[in-house]
Amino acid sequence: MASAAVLKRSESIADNMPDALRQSRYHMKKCFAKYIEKGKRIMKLHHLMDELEKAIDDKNERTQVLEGKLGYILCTTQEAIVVPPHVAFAVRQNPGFWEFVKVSADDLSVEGITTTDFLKFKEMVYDEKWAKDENALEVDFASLDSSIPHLTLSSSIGNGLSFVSKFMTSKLNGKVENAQPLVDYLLSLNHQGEKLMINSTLDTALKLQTALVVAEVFLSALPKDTPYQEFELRFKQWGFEKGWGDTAQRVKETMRAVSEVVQAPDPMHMEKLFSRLPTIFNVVIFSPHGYFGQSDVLGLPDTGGQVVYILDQVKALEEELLLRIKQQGLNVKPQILVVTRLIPDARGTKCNQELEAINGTKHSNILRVPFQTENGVLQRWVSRFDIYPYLEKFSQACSKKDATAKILDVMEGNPDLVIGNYTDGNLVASLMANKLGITQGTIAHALEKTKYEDSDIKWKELDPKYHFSCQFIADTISMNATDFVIASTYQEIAGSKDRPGQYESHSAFTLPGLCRVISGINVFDPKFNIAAPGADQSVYFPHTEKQRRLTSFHPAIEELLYSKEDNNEHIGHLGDKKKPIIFSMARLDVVKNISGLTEWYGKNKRLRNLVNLVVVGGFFDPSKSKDREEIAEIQKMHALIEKYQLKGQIRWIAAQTDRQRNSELYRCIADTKGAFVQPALYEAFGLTVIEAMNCGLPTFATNQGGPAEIIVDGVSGFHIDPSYGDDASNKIADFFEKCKVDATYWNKFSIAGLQRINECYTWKIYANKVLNMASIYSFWRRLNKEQKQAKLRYIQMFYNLQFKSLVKNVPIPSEEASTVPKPN
Ligand code: UDP
Ligand code: LCN
Repeated sequence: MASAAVLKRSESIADNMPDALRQSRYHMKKCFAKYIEKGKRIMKLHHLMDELEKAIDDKNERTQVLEGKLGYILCTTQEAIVVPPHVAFAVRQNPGFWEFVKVSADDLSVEGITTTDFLKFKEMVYDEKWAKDENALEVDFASLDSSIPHLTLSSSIGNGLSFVSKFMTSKLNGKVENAQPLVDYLLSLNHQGEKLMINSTLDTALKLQTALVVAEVFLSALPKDTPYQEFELRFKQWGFEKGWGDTAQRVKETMRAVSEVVQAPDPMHMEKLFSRLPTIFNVVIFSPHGYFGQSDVLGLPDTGGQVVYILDQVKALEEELLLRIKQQGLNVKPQILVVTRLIPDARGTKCNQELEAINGTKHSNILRVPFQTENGVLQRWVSRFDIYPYLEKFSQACSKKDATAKILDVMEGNPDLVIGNYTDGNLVASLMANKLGITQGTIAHALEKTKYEDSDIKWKELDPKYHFSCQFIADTISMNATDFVIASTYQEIAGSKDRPGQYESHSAFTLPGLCRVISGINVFDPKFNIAAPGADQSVYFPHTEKQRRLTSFHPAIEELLYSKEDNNEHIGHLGDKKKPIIFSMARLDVVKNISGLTEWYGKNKRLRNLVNLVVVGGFFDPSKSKDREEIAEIQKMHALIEKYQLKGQIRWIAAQTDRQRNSELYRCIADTKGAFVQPALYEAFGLTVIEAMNCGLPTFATNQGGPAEIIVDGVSGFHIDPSYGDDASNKIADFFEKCKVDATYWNKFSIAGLQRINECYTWKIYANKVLNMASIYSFWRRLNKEQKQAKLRYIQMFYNLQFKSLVKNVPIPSEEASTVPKPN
């Protein structure tokens, strides 16, 4: 379908389309007549192409049209709205760049239209009255952003930190007095009231600059490893406080970075300086929903990769904080609190325990605070889609029972940074950060909006089940309130050439009857940064590291994979033990597509002859699940095993909760010279991909979402397109055929996968990046204080007038009713 033509960057669709239509006027008249024939509707690219095919039956003529400018415009169209006699097109030539045009089917005249007009077109399909209401509420966050610099290149999206450093550089540049905001910032740094870096003796840029020269000369005469304590008193007299470094050498380097920035700032020294400043000691991480625990929770409703991510993230952040604090010459214990809800009805987990130390850390804990209702504490788990009524109270500090009050109590003061996770955590983080005036970061993990087609315009239909009205507004609020966004991949922000990003889909959307968001978020905002997670390398290590292998699990894994009998943990068996295994592990959701993989395997004889299939996920007995989607998937799996007579070649293992054993399972699959397959219809990031690659297992993963970025196709693994199952299964079969004739082929991909991980996907890299973000954006929010205040006021109004009334529509469960989890 790809078109050979492209437009120059300066060429707009509105300028080009008339000419393009004119060149094929006869066919286009027919084609547009087809488009409007069925009346008002939303058309996606494939609909446009289907109708075009019907309108131009001659293949050569069709190809000619598609290869020209018109083909290009159609191919870059994300959707078209038909309101006869017009068709409005939303065209996206590059990530983040949208243009809207309307074409008259009568005379093929073209007119560029605004985002507002395009959204009104869309509303006409579902709610004409609202579309025509002159007083319909329009939300426009861009109107408050005019003073904030924005990136301009698609390729720079997600690189906010370095952009902000450059911009700060230009702000502080010029006369020495221009560095005063930095001096004021340094003056404000403290830990629990104890001053850090400088005191009021050095309250101007000039004084600081002069003192730094003297201090540097003094330090040059000292042995590099002289401890800070030995010259602390003298430094204090000069106006310097602790925090510059633990040794003379470190202090000197930090001072040099400040001197450079005061003299003539450049982004490199700016970044270096902020990576060294003692700004972050106490961190709060919100993740209210699900069962949040360290053991026996994976597989429970709404508890998946987010929990794994956060627990590993905490370990990495604590480690990095400890290192930085030591290097800053401070004797301070960092604290990280993961704040979640306490669930009295904990079902054998520790989710009813208030405080739980996080394994593998020294100073980090899970703090659980129950949800309060009018009838007291909510006893049971609630779906993340129904969680909104409890969040405001949860975030408050009004009574000792509220989360913020508890946090302040446990931390004995304000945190320096609050990080939210997913819609609920991000909203709570926004409320708390705003109240306490602290720096905020957000992590989406997965934004639901893109998972369901037309979920904004159809919100009324979906709301009873998913409460998307609350979710999309909450997400938009948090994206705008936060100081920085931590994304796992570029595609999460701005998608790919063909597909809009998850954040990008919030740039303009409409909820007819509620509000028309003409500017929800701008993906060119420098708050966006990419910091990809890793996998815990003490758990997920290469299969070749024989001395580290967890051999005690081998008998159990042997049983799990090869025993002949079906039981509660596994069904199906593997007749030929010599064959390599292709392996997949995921929650049994439709979108994870484990049933899709089973079907591809079932249909592909060549693949079946080459390898066995092992999948981990869900239960076998549908009556054990309360999740409608999961029940359907379980039934589908059984039907596929039957239909393709897979017994003897497939092993289906129920959801696993022991990550140590899981890691050894990945390695045992690698021992068979097998592969990991992640077949999801869409995957926001995909931790299992990272885990498998860390274990040295060659990996085939979906090209829809994060894995497309994690793996370089044909180099560090392979992409598969879940929409083309036959191609995917043939690609896997080709690999194993090549492995048969070339003994080095398997190793090549095993090693390249590991190399890719170590270069880009480790928690060490992540922690370093995130703490740098926290430090730089803490200063950035100060530099943009007025603008930030104005935005927070706007958000507050939106929250109070819109969000709070929507929350009232979300039912609060009566405790007697049985829990019916919603689909994930
Ligand atoms: N997982 C697990 N047991 C299972 C299925 C998954 O322990 O039966 C783990 C898996 O190892 C990974 C996480 O759950 O650490 C899933 O994360 P991913 O990002 O792949 O998907 P999510 O569930 O978050 O959508
Ligand atoms: C949620 C998802 O859907 C996964 O793709 C991610 O890997 C996980 O969260 C961790 O961020």
